Amino acid sequence: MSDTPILTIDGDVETPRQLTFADFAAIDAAQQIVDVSRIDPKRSGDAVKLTALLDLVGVKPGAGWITLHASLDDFHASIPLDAVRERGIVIYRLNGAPLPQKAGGPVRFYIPDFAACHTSEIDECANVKFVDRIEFATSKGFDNRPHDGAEHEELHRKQDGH
Ligand SMILES: Nc1nc2c(c(=O)[nH]1)N[C@H]1C(S)=C(S)[C@@H](COP(=O)(O)O)O[C@H]1N2
Ligand SMILES: [Mo]
Repeated sequence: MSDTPILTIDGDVETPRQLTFADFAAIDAAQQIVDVSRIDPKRSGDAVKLTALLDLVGVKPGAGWITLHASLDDFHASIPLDAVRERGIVIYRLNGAPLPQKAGGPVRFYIPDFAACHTSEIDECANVKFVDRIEFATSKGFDNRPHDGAEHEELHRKQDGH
């Protein structure tokens, strides 16, 4: 239902918000990315630029960290905001409908040009699926991405077993 909140944005912001699918769809066309397969052929759906969400809540100047929370599978990534501010996008729609869970819904964070998993702060693991909360803070937040190859393989075993 388009009037059910799908994403909470809170932390160091002027106005914490709970956004519905309709709120995403109402974001200005200049901030919408229709058909993300144009950016990455392996991805599909429509997105908004992260900057649109920053504007909606009014992120405080000192908030240098963004934490992406997925309560569904208890997966969290916290990354420096400056590294993703301009290029980060949030995928929220597929075929005109809310992004289904099997595609990473309710919303999926996506960074074009990510590095390989666990090679840097901005790696493929930071493309968090099932995001239901985005939190801003002055210091690094909770992050339980895998630290090494073995942990990462274990995560993939679990993911692929879904
Ligand atoms: N919520 C959540 N997001 C996640 C993960 C996860 O386990 N849970 N795994 C990450 C990792 S390690 C990778 S490689 C990509 C995989 O995305 P895909 O399933 O779309 O290929 O999602 C990332 N985002
Ligand atoms: Mo991964």
